[in-house]
Amino acid sequence: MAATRTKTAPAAAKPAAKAASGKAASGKAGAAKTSGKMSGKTALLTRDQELAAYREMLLIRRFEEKAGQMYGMGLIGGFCHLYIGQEAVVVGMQMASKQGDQVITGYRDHGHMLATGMSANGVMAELTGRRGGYSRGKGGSMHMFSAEKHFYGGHGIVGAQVSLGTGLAFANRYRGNDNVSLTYFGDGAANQGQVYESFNMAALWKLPVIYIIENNRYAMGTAVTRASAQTDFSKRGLSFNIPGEQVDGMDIRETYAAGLRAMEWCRAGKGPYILEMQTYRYRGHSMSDPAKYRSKDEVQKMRTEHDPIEQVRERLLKDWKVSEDELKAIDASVRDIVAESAEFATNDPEPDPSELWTDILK
Ligand SMILES: Cc1ncc(C[n+]2csc(CCOP(=O)(O)OP(=O)(O)O)c2C)c(N)n1
Ligand SMILES: [Mg+2]
Repeated sequence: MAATRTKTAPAAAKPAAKAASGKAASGKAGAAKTSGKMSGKTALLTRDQELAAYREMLLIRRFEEKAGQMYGMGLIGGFCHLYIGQEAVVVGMQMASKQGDQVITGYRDHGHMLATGMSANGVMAELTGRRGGYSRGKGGSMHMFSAEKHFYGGHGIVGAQVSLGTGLAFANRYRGNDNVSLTYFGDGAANQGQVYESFNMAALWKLPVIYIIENNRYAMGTAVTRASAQTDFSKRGLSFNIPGEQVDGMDIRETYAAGLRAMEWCRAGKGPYILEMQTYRYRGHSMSDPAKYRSKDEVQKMRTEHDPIEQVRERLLKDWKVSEDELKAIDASVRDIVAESAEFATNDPEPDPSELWTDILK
């Protein structure tokens, strides 16, 4: 039997607690990485870690709200898939990662970019198709990269990033470094054939890759129960002996703790690991989706009872006695970053027409 773990299985607290100490941060979210303690499977975050997680998730939330507004105003064209509601997944994973670990994902990617430390100005300017954007205004929402921040896209073909992410892990193994490839994909993408070809190779060659399945319950308008024969995604690696866990993806403590466990496993040379992050997107699939396939009550219930940012906010106020003023100051600094990015993305010039002939295969 493969080492598939579920929520009720015994905790791997020890190695994870060990991994919690002394790892350098790769993104801004990891900036307050101090020694997190483990309680069962959940990480007890320090005050600084909670504050950093709050700030980072809020930055993603406010950035995306602004992007949504700018889309509505016609300033952003093409596709735009918002990540609102899912922030705890990528922020927790970044907190658990170290400098050099790679991140690759699909088209719902703005949060991943910000969490790896890419600049809000560069991401927003790419959304508006301006020169200062990460792909010089030629890629848009789904096609941004930063070798400096180890972010490998931004991919519009569902599931394509899974084989590419496995390739990143192969490169790590080949080079003998201790980096881990954090490969994100959705519940819908998890039914793609190339995912299982990748699982096979990753398990066979013991590649350091964490497959992070962001199960937000829908693939476009199709509920997971209508599309998937096996809805426990942590079990999807069973026949390859890839261990997997189901994680509360709305709780930063859970995503961080699971990230530590998975990274410990990969860095020990044991091969791939699967994390099914159970999460929820508040907005439609993309900006053009009125989301008629689910009830308003369903969305409202998630927002009021499970919001990842509100959970941290409450703990900061009640458990850590952080003042309302301190939180307001964080909110204000986040708003400033987002306002500046919108300003930049509105005024930066469009690329020169000669750019039509650059960055293409001839
Ligand atoms: C190969 C391929 N098939 C179909 C599509 C159209 N498509 C875009 S997103 C999507 C749903 C994917 O859902 P999921 O993997 O759950 O990710 P989510 O959008 O929920 O983050 C589909 C079918 C595509 N882009 N690529
Ligand atoms: Mg989905």
